[in-house]
Amino acid sequence: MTGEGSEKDRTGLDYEALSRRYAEERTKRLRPDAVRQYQALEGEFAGFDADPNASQNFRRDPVEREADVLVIGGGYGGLLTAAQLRKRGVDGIVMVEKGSDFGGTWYWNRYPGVRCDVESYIYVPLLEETGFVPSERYAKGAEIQQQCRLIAEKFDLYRGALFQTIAQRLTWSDADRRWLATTDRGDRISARFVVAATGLYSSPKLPGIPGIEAFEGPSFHTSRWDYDFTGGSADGDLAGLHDKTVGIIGTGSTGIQCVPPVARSAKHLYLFQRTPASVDVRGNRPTDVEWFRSQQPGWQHERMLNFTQWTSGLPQAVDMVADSMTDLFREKSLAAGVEMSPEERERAEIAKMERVRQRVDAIVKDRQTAEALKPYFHYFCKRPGFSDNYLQVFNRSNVTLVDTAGKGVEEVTPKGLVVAGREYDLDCIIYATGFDFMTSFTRESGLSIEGRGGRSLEEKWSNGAHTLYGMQTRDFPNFFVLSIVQAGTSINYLHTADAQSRYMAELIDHCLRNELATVEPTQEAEDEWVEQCVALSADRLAFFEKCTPSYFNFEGARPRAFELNSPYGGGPLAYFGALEEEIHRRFAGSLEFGG
Ligand code: N01
Repeated sequence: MTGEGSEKDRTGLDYEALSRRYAEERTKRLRPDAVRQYQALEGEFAGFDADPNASQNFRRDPVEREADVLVIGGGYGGLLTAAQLRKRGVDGIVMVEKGSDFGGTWYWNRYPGVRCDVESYIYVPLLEETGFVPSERYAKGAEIQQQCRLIAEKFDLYRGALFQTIAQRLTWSDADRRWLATTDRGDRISARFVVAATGLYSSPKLPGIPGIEAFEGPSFHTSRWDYDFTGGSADGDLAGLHDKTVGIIGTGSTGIQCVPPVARSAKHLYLFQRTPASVDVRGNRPTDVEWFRSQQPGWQHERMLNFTQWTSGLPQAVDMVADSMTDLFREKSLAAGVEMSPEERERAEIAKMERVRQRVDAIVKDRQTAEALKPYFHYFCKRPGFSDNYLQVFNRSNVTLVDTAGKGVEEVTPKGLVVAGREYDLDCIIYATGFDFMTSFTRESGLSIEGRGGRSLEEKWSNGAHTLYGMQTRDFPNFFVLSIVQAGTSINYLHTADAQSRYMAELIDHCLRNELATVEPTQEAEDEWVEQCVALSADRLAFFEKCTPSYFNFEGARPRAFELNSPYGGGPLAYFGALEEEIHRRFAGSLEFGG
């Protein structure tokens, strides 16, 4: 970083000193076990994966089904794809979902305080089609799940859906030109096309802290919230905690949402922090229904696009969303009137983070606690957080921040947690420790997939994904993945899912109408896309190499898979353009069709 004295004079920020501090904080957190520091909710930890929202006694006989399209996953990705297929007249859809209802991430994550962190008018999809009006600018999780159900009803997706069912194995038959899917309930589903929409945050992880299994009280992951123990609901009022001392581990987007309601209800809350989150202004407010209803057809897509343009650093005449997510780009871009240079972007990020630190000072009264809550990393090293009631909890007498100075919790004992040699006695431990993300599609999805000639997808992608547009891969005909790996993604993931679902539905419909039995990428098209992804990932990798560890950078490691399992570096707008172009060309060129 350059600039030294003169930059400091103009902005009041010492970029060099901050850069050094960022690097020091990063070094504190690097660990040789990187992503291996976490463990899945399986084996001896399988109990953590039990679904608190569904009957554990649910039984049914295995079924045999024939489908045009099998959609695995009933979250927004699967729902959008199925809805787009229905819009094109595809009838034979079977959906398989692990939960007992639709909703995906919004089905599982019912922790107190759960909300959308992107404006709901651009996040909640198909608002115009479903007539759904989010009651607030940043909608509550329960409301979002309700809209998932509405999409399913509107597009008749409950018909034939198999809930509390886990798709396990997919086998392609060249002779039949179909996939055979088997499930944990013994079902056999024969399908022409398979869409794996298994979610970005569907595989919760626990920290590999020694002794987790030894804790004697209740403990659970935030995506499996135990309301039987805490009482209350996602709206708070957790009466079961009134006489309890609670420990929460994790201060990511989930932690900062669930901490305030727990703080209001618990006798005492100890929050165990490894890295402080950046917590900016939220500014939630009720929806102005008159404004909402006055929007013209096509408004939601226009607003989504406007947000993605702004957050891609492309200034527009108007910033429609105009919230804490777009302001970083807004000031600088409007002043310059042109796209920001990488250096300007970095400086804007540093200035933004400084304001986030100043906000901590303005809100948190105890100086030592305030210092510990200040994040020292580049703004986009982690998912930015927003809250108007998180920092405030540290002024409460029943809340203690246990800052682990980047080291994390050392040990779980039968009675509580240990940090810096001190044991904290707890009645309950809550793990807000996130999800396995972009490390391995087959592991995260739990799917074992055999393509042409018995070729295993796990093996093909053992060093990272090889795809065309992140969605298809050669030798696995008629198979699609919804993910952000090798796909251009907006901060608003639903914009990406919207573009991908349209593409898949167009392509599948094209095959069905034209009696094309199979479709897969040509080897050349796949190789070219992978090459492009690797070439364009250089800047992203260089940025994340400087970042404090997180799931975004494989916890600071740099495996080969990092290059391949990254989002498409050309950005969301170029990516959406490429998909549109394919649809426009009727898929000629990059794909190979079999009659
Ligand atoms: O998970 P995370 P999350 N000792 O991985 C800490 C989306 N989301 O569930 O930062 C102590 O971000 C870990 O510490 P560190 C959103 O995209 C969306 O919060 O690694 N602490 C970190 O603080 C988000 O990014 C919404 O040092 C330990 C935390 O656990 C993604 O989901 C809402 C530890 C994990 O944070 C995941 O967010 C919520 C240890 N040993 C989430 N090990 C919306 O509103 C781990 N940690 C849409």
